[in-house]
Amino acid sequence: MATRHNWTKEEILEIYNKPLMELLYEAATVHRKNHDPNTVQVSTLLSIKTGGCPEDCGYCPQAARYHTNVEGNDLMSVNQVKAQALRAKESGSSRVCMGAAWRNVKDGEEFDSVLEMVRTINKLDMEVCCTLGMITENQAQRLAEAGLYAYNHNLDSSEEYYKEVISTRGYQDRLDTIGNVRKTNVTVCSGGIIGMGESADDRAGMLVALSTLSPQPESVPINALVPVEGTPMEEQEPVSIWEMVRMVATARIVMPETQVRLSAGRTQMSREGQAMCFFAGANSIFAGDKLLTTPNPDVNEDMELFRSLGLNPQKAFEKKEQPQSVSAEESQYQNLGEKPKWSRPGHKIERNLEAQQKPKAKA
Ligand code: SAM
Ligand code: DTB
Ligand code: SF4
Repeated sequence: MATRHNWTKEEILEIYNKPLMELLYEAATVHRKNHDPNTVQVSTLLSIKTGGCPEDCGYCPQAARYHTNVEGNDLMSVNQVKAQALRAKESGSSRVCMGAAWRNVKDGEEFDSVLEMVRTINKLDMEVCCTLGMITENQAQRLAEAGLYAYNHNLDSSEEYYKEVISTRGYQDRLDTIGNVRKTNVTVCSGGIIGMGESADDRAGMLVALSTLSPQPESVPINALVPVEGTPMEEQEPVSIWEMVRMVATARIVMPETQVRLSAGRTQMSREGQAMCFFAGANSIFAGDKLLTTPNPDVNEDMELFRSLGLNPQKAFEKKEQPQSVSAEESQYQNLGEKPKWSRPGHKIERNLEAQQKPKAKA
């Protein structure tokens, strides 16, 4: 069946709420029609600039305004990044995803350095992904020219629930950045988080927003909230594995060609729960003992799980050819020194104030 770009919230909710065995069967059927069910893509996250972020994303331990244990760091050096990428390659990853705790990219030395990191990892014959916040079309072009394979920018939730989670930027800003990436050859990675207190309606709303993009994102990360002490969401109940399986299966059905990534929250899942997510159509994971700032399963445990399930890591550039990388000297794009006006909607958020005001237990 051809990929549809006109899914409605009602249709998606109907899929999400099907009896689980029906849902699993349907999702697994779509999965094997479009992908090798025994291949899973493995990505390693690298936090190249940690903490001190000016945004107020209610889930995020890196927002400067929350009192978490995350220490802010300066941007890593190109050599440090190269060493980490080589380690990731040796441990079986085909992709490195570099994350920066930025609201948006600013033209200048730091961005030039990130472009050099992209060139360096591309030369290691690995897929390079970046998640740096909002970017302009020119910045997306410069990343593409350096050899970027994917850009991650999550919608995180439905447009309605987004206003409960973040007040320092709007949903349209996110869509605009995705649009800027789409004007280049770089693939789009965009997904969201479940377990932030949103309803099934919101989850379906997020899947409508993602699946009606044309083309649909090449990869969609589904994160289970990692509730971090000091954030407004520290007391959220963990999502049940059934909700995770339903979300993965529904994403698989409405975005058949997309790589669905079982992302944050795997430390709370059993091996059997993760296996069910792979059966439901997840075909990508983040590997490495750390996500950006929070723990992730040990690489050896993951490889053991792959062996038990007969899964093979996907090779680099299996889905799309390796992008060419142009050196800084030969670049045809200028540093425009742009100062784009991303919005600051500043809507009022009724957060988990009780949890924030409660005195913290001493460690
Ligand atoms: N600053 C950039 C941005 O917001 O686009 C890039 C980094 S940001 C940490 C990338 C994504 O990580 C967020 O969009 C969110 O989906 C995810 N994330 C952050 N904190 C999380 C948490 N506690 N649990 C699950 N996912 C989280
Ligand atoms: C995504 O969707 N999940 C990753 C990646 N894209 C950048 C980040 C998860 C972060 C979890 C919280 C942390 O470790 O700080
Ligand atoms: Fe900053 Fe990104 Fe965290 Fe939001 S999710 S606070 S933008 S690092």
